[in-house]
Amino acid sequence: MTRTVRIIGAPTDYGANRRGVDMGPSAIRYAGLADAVERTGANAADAGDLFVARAEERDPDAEAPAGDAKFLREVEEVSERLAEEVAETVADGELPLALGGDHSIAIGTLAGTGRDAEIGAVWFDAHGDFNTPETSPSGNVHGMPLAAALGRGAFADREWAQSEGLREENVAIVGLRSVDGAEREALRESAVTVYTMSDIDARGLTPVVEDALDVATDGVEGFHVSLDLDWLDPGEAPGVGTPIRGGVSYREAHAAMERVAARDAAGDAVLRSMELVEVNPILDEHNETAELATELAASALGKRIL
Ligand code: Z70
Ligand code: MN
Ligand code: MN
Ligand code: MN
Repeated sequence: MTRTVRIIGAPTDYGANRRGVDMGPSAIRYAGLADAVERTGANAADAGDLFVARAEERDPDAEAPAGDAKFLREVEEVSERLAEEVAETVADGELPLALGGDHSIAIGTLAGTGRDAEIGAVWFDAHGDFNTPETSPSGNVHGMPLAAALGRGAFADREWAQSEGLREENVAIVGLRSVDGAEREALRESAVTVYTMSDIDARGLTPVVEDALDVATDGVEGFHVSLDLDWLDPGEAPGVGTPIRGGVSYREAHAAMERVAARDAAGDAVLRSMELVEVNPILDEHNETAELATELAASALGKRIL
């Protein structure tokens, strides 16, 4: 049966400081996402963009939880709508592909995809995104979505943020190289599995990603793939919100997505949802980062060289 991939744009920049990542969905579509999806043999259905209120019209501190989290009320609004669309898409037997926007949109994606099933997640990112309002040095929610989905810290009493079917034991972060002090401690004491860039350097990309997929598929129905484009080296992906040197190469990124497709095809736990986040067209060069995001999605969806 031909799979349908439903593209859902979430043009936010609440999670950080208005850098231009809200233009990500346009840039990724312009790079040819729907055609790339169809070339994998899937159907592409574009659900358009969610409505996102302009940040300038809102008060970043309207909701002050314990600690600091800017635009948390706005993040809640978008998360609830995105969760709804993602849950409906999965219920219809389709695969949601969410386009950010900043990484705070993952709160909505994970809430939606984890609504009616046990799930796992692989987090391809330079960052841990494991801060809470209590630990965040910046107050930027894009540094918190994984902690939010797991109901940590001030997210414990915010049900909208939590992913019901996701347990820490089924979460793997791959490619970590930028982490804050209290965030590091929280990760160390959590049940989340972290593979740093050092692990990739020491062991090679493929075994690390296979291990991460083992973690994310253990005893669950499906797994989510969250791809923050700052996972890649800025030489390959200059158009991101927060470039961090020392990321994976073009080939490693494709190899990782090909492992995702192979695991999906194996069928033990299927690829249930995916998101592409933090593409910043303002900092990009000739839309190459958006094109890369498009190509990587195609690899994850089973595009083959031969
Ligand atoms: C830092 C913070 C961050 C991007 C997440 C950075 C977080 N840990 N940056 N995604 N691009 O402010 O929490
Ligand atoms: Mn991130
Ligand atoms: Mn990141
Ligand atoms: Mn609410």
